[in-house]
Amino acid sequence: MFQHVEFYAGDPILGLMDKYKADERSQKVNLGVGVYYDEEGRLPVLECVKTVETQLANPPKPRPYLPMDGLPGYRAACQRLLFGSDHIAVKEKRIASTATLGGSGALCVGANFIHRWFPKARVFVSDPTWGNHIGIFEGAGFEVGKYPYYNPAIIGVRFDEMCAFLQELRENDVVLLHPCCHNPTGVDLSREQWDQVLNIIKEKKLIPFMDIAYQGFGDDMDSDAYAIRRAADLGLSLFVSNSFSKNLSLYGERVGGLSVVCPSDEEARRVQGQLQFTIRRIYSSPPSHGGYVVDGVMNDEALFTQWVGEVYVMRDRIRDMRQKLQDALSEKLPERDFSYFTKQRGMFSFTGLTPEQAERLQKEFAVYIVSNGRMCVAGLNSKNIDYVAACMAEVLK
Ligand code: KET
Repeated sequence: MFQHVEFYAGDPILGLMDKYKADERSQKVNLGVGVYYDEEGRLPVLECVKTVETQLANPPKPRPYLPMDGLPGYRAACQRLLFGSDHIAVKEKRIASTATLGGSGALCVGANFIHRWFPKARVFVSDPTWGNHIGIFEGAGFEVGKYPYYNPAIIGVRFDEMCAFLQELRENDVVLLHPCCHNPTGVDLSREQWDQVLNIIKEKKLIPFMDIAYQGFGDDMDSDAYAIRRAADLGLSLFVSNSFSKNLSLYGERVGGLSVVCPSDEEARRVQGQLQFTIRRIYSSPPSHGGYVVDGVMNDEALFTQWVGEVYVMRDRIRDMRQKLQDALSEKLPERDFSYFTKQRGMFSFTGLTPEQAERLQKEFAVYIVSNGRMCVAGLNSKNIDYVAACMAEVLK
């Protein structure tokens, strides 16, 4: 009966995680999946999260169905975080927001919504991008193309080519953008470049879809949202998917959000209804535990402040690891330039290692990075960094 079902070769990122778990070598290092580990190599439970979870457990909180679009406090928190509490679009109730199953769920709900209401749209993602962007939009029925983005020669963006490409797109084509901490390259647009890109998007009437999964890991909470706020300031209608997986260290709770900025409050209400409808038909409503945790942290001033501080501790430790790896490798291979480690931002470094070199790291040294050369710097710590530097130097020789 299932003879025609094709073999699934596995996911390039999540499959790596399984391989790492099965590896019995004690020196193994996981630098694959975009997950933050602390100095001890542990997945942290943030203090602000512990506080809310303790409250939720004493006495245990009932688990009703949540509304299709999640808790009202959760939705409001997404808007505050992304746009700032004083933003005119928030005040004018022009933003439709829903809780989603992680950032992935937000992309999926957004993609389904756009495919239904803009069936002729095409979708364009950066070259390269997070692989699942392509998967999710193709899964929703779109044709997905790529716009020029990364230029390894300058550890920067092919900016002129990117702009020229966007200029040629059709009205209502969707442009998927990373507001900060670009995955996989760690290379972001400058504010001036964002302004130019957003002007083209406005002029050409394209649909911007901003996917922010690492807010707080780049510069700070507000600066990382620059592109989102600027787009809203320009009066653009836009989609924003956000993830709390990384910045609340709540990966398995599947907490994220989708926000759609609309021209009017009346349109925002229609969109809100259609987002609910989309969700109802896929999974009905979001899980409650993660929803209560996010709601609890974000809507208590003291816990919110504590949370932001905890995100910055993670951010700073990653920066420190970038510097240390750069120093260690520069010492071992002085003829090579490793300054990319400290130029790139966020969790990832795009190392330029070939798939063959990545495979050697894995097979010979039990060091796991994604085959496209992406390394999750947040998996480094003072105990494994010398080993990783030595192994990298060996495969780069
Ligand atoms: N967007 C981006 C840019 C992203 O890197 C991830 C996850 C997501 C969305 C999904 O977030 P979530 O809330 O987990 O649904 N990226 C890491 C994990 C993965 O591949 O699923 C990664 O790139 O390693």
